[in-house]
Formats: sequence, structure tokens, C-alpha cells
Amino acid sequence: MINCRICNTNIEQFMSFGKMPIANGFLTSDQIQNEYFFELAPAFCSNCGMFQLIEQPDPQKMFHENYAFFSSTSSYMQIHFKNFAEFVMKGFLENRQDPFVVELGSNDGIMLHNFKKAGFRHLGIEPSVNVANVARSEGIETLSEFFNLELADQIVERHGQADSVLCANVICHIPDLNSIAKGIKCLLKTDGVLIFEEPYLGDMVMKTSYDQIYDEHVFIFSATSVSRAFANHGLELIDVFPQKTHGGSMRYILTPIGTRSVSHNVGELMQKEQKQGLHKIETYDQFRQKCETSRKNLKELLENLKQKGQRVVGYGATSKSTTVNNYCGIGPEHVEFISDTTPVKQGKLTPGMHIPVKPYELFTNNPPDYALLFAWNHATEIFAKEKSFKAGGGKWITFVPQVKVIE
Ligand code: DWN
Repeated sequence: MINCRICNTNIEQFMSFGKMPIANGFLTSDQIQNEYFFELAPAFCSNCGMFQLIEQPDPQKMFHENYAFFSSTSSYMQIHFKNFAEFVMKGFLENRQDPFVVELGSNDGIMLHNFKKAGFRHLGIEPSVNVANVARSEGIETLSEFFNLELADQIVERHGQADSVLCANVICHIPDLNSIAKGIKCLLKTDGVLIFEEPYLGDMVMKTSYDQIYDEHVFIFSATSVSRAFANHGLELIDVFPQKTHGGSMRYILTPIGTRSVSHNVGELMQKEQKQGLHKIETYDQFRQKCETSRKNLKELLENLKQKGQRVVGYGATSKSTTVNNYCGIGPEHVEFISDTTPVKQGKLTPGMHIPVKPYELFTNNPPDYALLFAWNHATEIFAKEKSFKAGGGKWITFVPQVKVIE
């Protein structure tokens, strides 16, 4: 039993995915003996509605100078962040005097570069130095530090308060959400706006996309949990916009309480969450059963293909695939290698199960019989790019929402 990270109520894990390594901890063979593992176990707090991990490794173990995920590897995500930036500029920054935008977890500058191009004052906060350096090389102002109240004070002193604080796939990574919310409240102008988007609990439960659960994602949010967590710090959820990215995300808009009217979208989404049963612990028991079924089906499918001598290659060495491979027990005996376009992942082994990660060219030069789509959230972009794989008789395997071979 532990206490909820938000409201301190006693909570218990409803399942365990077992011992897990760092999701982005791609490694060389000489690092295997010192590989770090922790127990990946989620819990749901029925008091404040927060879905969370019982244990999360230290941030320095996950985000550092060798961080392996670069947002700009997906061309679809580049378009998404251009649209996100325009949504903010048009909807919240027009007619403001020299507005200042801060992005927490700005990665390689995929979103901020749009603000820079449009001449906005901007600042990115990105603790992983290697990805931050990519942004800096493009002239995007970036600090490599972990965001907290102290840093918020320093930013305000140096640049003044922000008109807009933005985050994408970041807030759900930070365990001390209460402290982050305090920092954001301090950083934001009284008429400023906090906008962030994250994988959505409703989608994860509906699609059994349990691979959203890994070390970095200490929370999986819903409108209900976001609204309650930020209200404690004087920030009000005033609007929500569903997003297709990362397999189903939600964009949340928050402002200091009472400064803007609340859209009907918020109440409607919360009602939908009740109907889906996101507030009930039984929902998570059913989710656990579906995860177990998914694991059984995927393992059986891969064992069958192995017996038939079929070649299976993974597509996209995602963070999410670390959960799938370690939970299901999928190793190099099932998946020959995983193809990935990210140079720092290539030539390494996947965390925990040690499947080799190889350059994309090895996939195209010698296509397998089956490609296991770990980057299922980028399926539209990938299927458009890989028409010749299918035309040549190659088949895709997916596991979200169900394990199946796409004929
Ligand atoms: O929250 C997070 C999300 C936003 O991004 C982070 N904690 C880490 C990361 O999670 P992920 O690794 O599961 O994200 P992706 O975007 O699903 O990763 C896609 C992977 O697939 C990358 O390594 C790039 C690779 N890829 C590829 O090889 N060919 C991607 C595409 C689109 C491709 O065509």
C-alpha cells in the first residue's frame, strides 16, 4: 500500500507488469550485467481519479545526455506540432504585447521552432542535453534543467511571466505534479494559459494499449484527474480537445481559476469518462484481464510463426515496446531485430529483452515475412511509406486494440 501521489489517499496496485528496465535504456552487450530493473505496477486512486505508477525510477536514470527519443523522427508529428503552435498563436496570443512562450520538455525543438520562426519570445526547458543541443543548434532558446518552482522563479526574474506555458507528453512524466503545478502557476501571467497534451486514459483503457505504461509515464491522465489535480493549485480546466497522436491523446487548456469561461466540452468529457467507468476500480481489473489475454495471444502468434520458420522483424524501437517485450517475454528468438530510424538506438540492444536494433535499410533491403508494428501509433504514416513491403507479400502484426495479422 502506498499513498496517492496527488491526494495522499492509500492506494494499491491493481496489477504488475513484472520487472522492467528503463524504457529508453537501449544498451550495448557490455552494459547488460549492470542493467537496472524496477517493478512496473500501476494503481488507480478512486478518491482523485489519478492513474499512476507505484514506483518510478529516478529522473536522472531516464533523462540524461544520452536520451534516445527525438520527437522529430516522425514527419506526421512535425505537422502536428506546427498545427499545435498555430492553435496557440491564433487562439491565445493574438493581440498580445510581445508574448512570451515557455515549453516544458521541449525535446529537439519540434514545437518551439514554429514560435521562433514566427518571431515569438520563447524558452524551452529540456533536461536531456543531447536532444536540447539539437534545438540549440537551430537557435531555439533552451535550458537543460529539470523544471521546478525555483527554476520558475529564475525564469520570471530573467524574462518576466509567460503568456503561455506549453507541454506535450511531458507532465505525465513528472512524479511531483503538485510541485510542477506550483511552478507553472508562478510562471504564468494572471491572464496566461497552460496548454498540454498527453496520452489519454480513456483511449488506453478502450484500446488495451497497455504499452503506454512504462517508467517515464508516471501518470496517465483523464479530464477528471487533471481538473482535480490542478484545481488544488488555482488552475482551472477550461477546455479539452481530443488528439489522434500517440494512439489517442487529450489536449487540456487551463487558466488561473475564474479568469475565463469553462467550455461545455469539459463537462461532456467528464460525463463520458463516468460512462466508460474510468472512476471505478473494476474497470482496471477488466483492463488487467485484457492485458493478460493480449500477452497470451501475441506470444502464441509469435511462437507459431517461429515454429513455421517465418521471419519476424519489429518496426520502431519505441519506449512502449519495452513494456510489450518484457511483459510478454518476447526476445531475439521471436523477433530477429527491430528496425528504427533513430541513429542513437541503432547497433544497440533493446532494454531487458536485448533484441538488436538495426538501421531501417536492413528492413527494406531484406524484408521479413512479418513486421511487428511496435510504433502502431504512427501506423498511417508507416503504412503509407511501406506500400512495397505489403505489395511484396509482407504482413503486419499489430497488438492494439487486439493481436492480429493485418491481411
Ligand atoms: O511520451 C513519450 C512519447 C511522446 O515519445 C516519451 N516518453 C517517449 C516517446 O515514446 P515512444 O518511443 O513510444 O514514441 P514513438 O513516437 O512511438 O516512437 C517511434 C519510434 O519509431 C522512434 O524510435 C522512431 C521510430 N520510427 C521509425 O523507425 N520509422 C518512427 C517512424 C514514424 C518511422 O517511420
